[in-house]
Amino acid sequence: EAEMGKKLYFNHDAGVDDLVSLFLVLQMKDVELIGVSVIPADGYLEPGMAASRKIIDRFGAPGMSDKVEVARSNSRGQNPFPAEWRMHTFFVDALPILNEPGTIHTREAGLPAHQHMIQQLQNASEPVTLLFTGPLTDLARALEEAPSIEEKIEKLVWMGGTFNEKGNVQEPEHDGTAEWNAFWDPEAVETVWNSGIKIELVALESTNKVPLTVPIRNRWASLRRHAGLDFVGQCYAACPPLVFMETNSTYYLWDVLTTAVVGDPSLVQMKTVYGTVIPHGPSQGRTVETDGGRPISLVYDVEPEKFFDYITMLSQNA
Ligand code: AGV
Ligand code: CA
Repeated sequence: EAEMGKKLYFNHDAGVDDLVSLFLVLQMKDVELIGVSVIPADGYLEPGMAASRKIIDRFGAPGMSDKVEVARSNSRGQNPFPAEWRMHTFFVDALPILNEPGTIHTREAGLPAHQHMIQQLQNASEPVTLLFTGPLTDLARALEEAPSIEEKIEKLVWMGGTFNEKGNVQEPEHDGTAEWNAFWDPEAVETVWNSGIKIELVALESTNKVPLTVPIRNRWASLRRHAGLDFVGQCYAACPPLVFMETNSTYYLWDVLTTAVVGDPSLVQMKTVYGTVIPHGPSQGRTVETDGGRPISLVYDVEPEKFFDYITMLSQNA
């Protein structure tokens, strides 16, 4: 068998940037995708499953849709995402570029997400990188059911949390210090952070530096003759850009930056911090730096230009 590069399992929550991330992972030459799963947090499950399978069909390398399965999560969180954001999944799933064939080839897994991930890890011949761009619920459940999978995990690359004062949750009964993926299931963060897994964290420190802007959109528009960039541009057409000031709806390239870190870690700066999570109460989901915390490789900085060039290059080659 040919050299396939590093093995990757991807669990996402069906937001616009989650689905764009799946598209990008499929373009990475040195990454071998061994499984995908969808958790209905910042998106809906049915269109999230369908869109994921169609993206693999349309943008995966030849043979990919025979190999990789998409698993359905049966996990539920503590704090639901706004339905308005979750509706984006239906928009992506309905894009004509994904619906041209009228049929779906990529298979759905028989097992629920967390068990599918356990199976894929146990069957892997070498340690696997986990990419999570939504809440950590499926990983927490997998670790509870099969603690020995820890040995098969190279590292977890997670979009979630922040050590800044300000998070991105604006909800009644919360103080605004948490990031959404941590807030959806704070106890899952606690379980995963209590494990020995190596964690690379793409938190708001870096994602705040890559907002969706009108110039970025225009760059994608100018390159829409490439199917991949047309797809990315169409996806982000659903999302409000940053123009004058941030609002609760402003979009950043949260998950896409996280995915880019898997493909090219040289795009970002990392440092070790020691962190813990607040599981309950008005700050639930808040991640804090503390001496007694667990070590985390925190992505604290990114050069936006290099990052946007990288994702444009990947998309152009699709
Ligand atoms: O907190 C960022 C996470 C990412 O995984 N998600 C969106 C990304 O997929 C939640 C989120 C925070 N603010 C949002 C979000 C917004 N304005 N619209 C949609 N989702
Ligand atoms: Ca997400």
